[in-house]
This record gives sequence, structure tokens and C-alpha cells, in this order.
Amino acid sequence: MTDSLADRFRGRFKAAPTHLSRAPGRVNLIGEHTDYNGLPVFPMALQREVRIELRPRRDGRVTLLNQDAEFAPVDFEVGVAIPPGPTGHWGNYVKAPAQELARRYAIVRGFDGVLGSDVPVASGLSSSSALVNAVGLALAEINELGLDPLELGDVMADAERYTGTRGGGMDQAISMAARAGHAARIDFHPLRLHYVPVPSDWRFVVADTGVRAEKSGPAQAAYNRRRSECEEAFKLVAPELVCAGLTKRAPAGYAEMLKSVPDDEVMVVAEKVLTGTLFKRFRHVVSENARVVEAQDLLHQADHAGFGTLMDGSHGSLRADYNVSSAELDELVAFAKEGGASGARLTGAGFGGCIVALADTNTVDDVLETLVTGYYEPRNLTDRLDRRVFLAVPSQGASFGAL
Ligand code: NG1
Repeated sequence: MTDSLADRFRGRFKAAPTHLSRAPGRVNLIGEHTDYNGLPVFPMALQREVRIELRPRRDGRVTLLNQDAEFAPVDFEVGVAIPPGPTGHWGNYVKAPAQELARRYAIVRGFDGVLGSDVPVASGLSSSSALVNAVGLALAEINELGLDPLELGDVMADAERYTGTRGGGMDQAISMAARAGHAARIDFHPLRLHYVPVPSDWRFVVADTGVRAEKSGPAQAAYNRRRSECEEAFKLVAPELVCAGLTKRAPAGYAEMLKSVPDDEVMVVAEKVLTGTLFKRFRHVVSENARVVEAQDLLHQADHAGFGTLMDGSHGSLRADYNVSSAELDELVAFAKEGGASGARLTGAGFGGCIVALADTNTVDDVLETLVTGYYEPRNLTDRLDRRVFLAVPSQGASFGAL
């Protein structure tokens, strides 16, 4: 991949690239649709990544070619109000970090570059944030901003909202600051990571439904709607906690609420003031938060069965209460379990994309086999199977350096 990026660069820019900026995708192990509610998540970075070979420029121009011919070159001037392309255009994920860094730090230098990626697109594995991070890191380094990975991850979370998704900060944070061999519990406001080693005999299998969960289309609206529903539900519950004598003043957010009032008491109040969809969304957020907290302990203790049970619980809640699963995701989860996985769940925003299943050195072959014969073969999805089903290797976060 690296050589052909350099060749492409030379062909277009008549010089050799001088630097490499890379940022990985991620798989979220547990803690789904909690980050934008200020609650923890528990992802790890993948071995799949976005790589940009580049040459810094003295002026503020950014010219970026994509090795994938499906994506036309992007060319723009760094500035505080960069006109976006059409919704969903990949160039918006390049402009997003440039505009945010220009607004915050008045950056003035751009780059010429060629990009390659092996993170599956629109699959819940954060190909978008890997792209935002790889560009953002390159610009931060070229302009000598001196930001550490967490600071930059925080800035990139704001940056990506340029694309229209009201996301949380999970993807940018883990892609920027992950540690090889580890998953990380991420907490927000302020952003912090707690690294937990992944036991050497655990195997996380990622399997793609083949149904793209495009964030530029209906999935974006559905995602943003979930976020609004959570805000609405919280606004109804928070003052009632005071009336019920559980807090002195209304908590500022989900994190403060769940820190000061036990979950079951919160749910008693929620049952009184919420109905239908809002109640279900709220119940998912509260129960998923509890699963993340427990998951951290279980990973520490290398409790494989316990961790798997939490993943199953997460999927059930995402399906029934959060309504972000699909027939294909449910089917993949069922096949993973049938093959002997300790747990399986959709990963990322849902509406399509991937599942993650927990196996170990003894069960992983059966899990893979059952997924292939149960899901992929009957659908004739056996081409490029290694892109559809693979083992996630907990990998290092983004880096920038001279070639
Ligand atoms: P994916 O699945 O990568 O689109 C999205 C959000 C996350 C998080 C998850 C759901 C972005 C960039 N990513 O991830 O912040 O909310 O959904 O847990 O918006």
C-alpha cells in the first residue's frame, strides 16, 4: 500500500512525499449510543487504518488524492469558513479538521497528499473519524500546534460535526490515543482514557452485514433523532429527581445523574414521567452505562463468559429499546452465538454495518466457519471475504512522522 501511494504521489506532484500521517478505525466493544450523552464507551483501535503520504506546503492549499478511484480528488484552501461539498462527500471529512483547526489555531499551511484506506466504509468501524484524524493530525503537525493526542481527539470530535452528524467523541478519541494490545474505557467532559489490556487468548471477530450504514443518508437523520430523544427524555426526568427527593438540584447531564442516584431509583422516576419511545431510549442509555462500568472490571479479570453476557445484553437493548439493529445484524449475531461466541452485538451506530463477537483461541475457528456458511455463502458474499470478516487486533492510535 505504501509504495503505490508514493508512486501515485510522484505521478501527480512530481516530487516524493516526505511524511506519513496514519489513523486507525475502531471497533466498539460495548457502550453504544452513550458517548453523546456524556457517558463512557469501551472501544479499541483496529489494525485497519487511513494512511496519507504527503508533502507540507508553505501556503494554505490542501490537495488530497484518494487511491480509491471512486473518490475524486479534493482541493481547497484552509480557512475559517470552508464551503462544504454535497452531504456525504468524502471531501467534507477532509475539510472538517481544516476548518476547525483554522478557527481555533489560525493554521495557515496545507499539504499535498495521497490517501489510502483499508477501513471498510459506512460499516460502523469509524472510517470517517480515521480520515478526519489522519488529516487533522497532519495539519496539526505541519502547523506545529504541539497538541497531545487527547487534546487533538477532542478537537476532532468537534471538527467532524461539520459533516452534519451530531456525534459523540468516542471515535476520534480512540483513533487518536489508542494503545496497542489494549481496549480503553473512555470518559467525557473532560475526555480521559483508561487502558485495559486485552487477554492474549481473547479473539474479537468483526463481521460485516454488507449493508452500508451511510451517515450521509437516512442513517444520519435516524442517528441525530436518537440524540434529540435522549436529550428530551433527560429534560423530563431531571427535575422529577428533585421532586422525588433524590437530588437537591436537577443534575446537569446523564453522567451527573447516574453518579448521584442509583440506577433503579432513576428508573422508578423515569417510569412515571416517560412513555413509549422516550422511555425505551432512556432505559437503553441507563442500562448500557451500567454494562460499560461492569465490562471494564470483567476485562480486568479476564472474565470471558461475563464479558460475553454483557455484549449480548447490549445487543438486546440496542435492538428492542434503541431500535438501531436490523434483520441482517440480528442474523449475524445469532450465527456468531451458534458458532460458540461468548457474546455478540452490533457495533457502531447500527442500521447496518458490522457486529463484533467475542471468541477465544478454542472457539474462533468455529465462529468464523458458522458465519461463513450461515450468512455469507447463502448470500453469495464470498468475494473479498477477508474484508467482510476479520479478527480485530487492538492497535496503536494515530501517528505522524517523516518517511
Ligand atoms: P459510527 O458507527 O462509527 O458511525 C457513531 C458515532 C459515535 C457513537 C456511535 C454509536 C460519529 C463520528 N460516530 O459511530 O460517536 O455515537 O455512532 O455508539 O458520529
